[in-house]
Amino acid sequence: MRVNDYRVTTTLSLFGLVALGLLSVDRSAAGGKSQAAANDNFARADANHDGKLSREEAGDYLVYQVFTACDKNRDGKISLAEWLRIKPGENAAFKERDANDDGFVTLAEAIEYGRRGGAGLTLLKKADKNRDGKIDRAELQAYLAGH
Ligand SMILES: [Ca+2]
Ligand SMILES: [Ca+2]
Ligand SMILES: [Ca+2]
Repeated sequence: MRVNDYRVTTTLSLFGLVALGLLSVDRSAAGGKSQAAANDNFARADANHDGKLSREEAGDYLVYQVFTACDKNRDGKISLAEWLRIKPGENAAFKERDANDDGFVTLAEAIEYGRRGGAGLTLLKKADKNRDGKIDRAELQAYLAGH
């Protein structure tokens, strides 16, 4: 767990807010792929809370998106079965992410894997319409709407 104690703390505090009913996005989003879910992961990825995603934060956002989609039982880790339901046949990709080879991909493992890849930069290039080097919510939603 050397990856990101700060981020884990942030995530936990968000869950706390959900529990308190201050944020209801997660529950309401569970049904369809809604903007609420996208916004939730945007907030989770926006580590410095400036309302925009930097390249690194954009990468984390993608990890959260995958994680949210895969972790059906919400236990904070992805089993191979959960992974294959979303990514059929991609056993090798699962093993690449499962750094300690225990058969589960934790959020920390997923984020660490994501940071080694260039997905954040790719998303930034595609979504950053005003070329300020960051993705704001409007840019993200415009990008998602086009896909
Ligand atoms: Ca940010
Ligand atoms: Ca693991
Ligand atoms: Ca921008």
